[in-house]
Amino acid sequence: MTARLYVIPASHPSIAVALMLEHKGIAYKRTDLFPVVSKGILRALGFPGKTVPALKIEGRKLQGTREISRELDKLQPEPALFPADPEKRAAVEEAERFGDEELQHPIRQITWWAIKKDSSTLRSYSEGAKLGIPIGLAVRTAAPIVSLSARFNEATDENVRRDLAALPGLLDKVDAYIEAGVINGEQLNAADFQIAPSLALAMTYDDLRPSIESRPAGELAQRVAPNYPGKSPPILPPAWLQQLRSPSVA
Ligand SMILES: N[C@@H](CCC(=O)N[C@@H](CS)C(=O)NCC(=O)O)C(=O)O
Repeated sequence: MTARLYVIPASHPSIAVALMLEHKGIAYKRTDLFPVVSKGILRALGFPGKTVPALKIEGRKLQGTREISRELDKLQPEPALFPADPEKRAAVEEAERFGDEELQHPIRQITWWAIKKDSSTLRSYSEGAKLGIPIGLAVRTAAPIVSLSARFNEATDENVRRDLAALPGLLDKVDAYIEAGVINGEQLNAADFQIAPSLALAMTYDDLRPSIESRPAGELAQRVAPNYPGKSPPILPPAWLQQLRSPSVA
């Protein structure tokens, strides 16, 4: 099977698909794209949408983590990303949907907000990426791309403050899926690969890691995505982190 995965470095849904391919033992080549510029390149390559992850596999062009997880199971059924039992499958699909629709975007907004404040961290998030130009140059010239990405993703103070206030509830939900045995079981499934990279990306923030790493959600992230690239020193305003650090304070 031949596969090429188009990613943006450190993009959590991109890492979700890389992990799914590795789990299935499907060899693939990776193409790293710059954010924003990626949209035009994907269109020029004939993909229908504008986002990564985008996967060319067996002559097909797939996009979106949830479409890709299903197609990978069709192309190579074992090891399965979804359980055969219909009830268990429905639970995994719901957890995967939660990861995609509810968990992914707040983490994306926090990331762009923080990179806009301090783009020097881009070097660590781009570790191992082949962007076609030296990484130092990429980081020095990234300001317009970072600004546009923060704008497109609505990474405003107001939204990020709200995302951080909502994070304890999202982490509780992940812990509940683990407790119920939907994720972090013996066999990893599509929801594990969807959810863990978002948590692992959040844990690259010194501001967030202490509130995540000792929970079941943190253990899942470390199990599934242990080598997540990137590191960001404290940058978020402490007042915005109050609820995360002392969840009992309303
Ligand atoms: N929910 C989609 C999200 C895809 C997505 O929004 N990807 C972002 C990167 S994390 C992207 O391609 N953004 C375009 C850009 O940054 O220019 C999925 O799971 O595939």
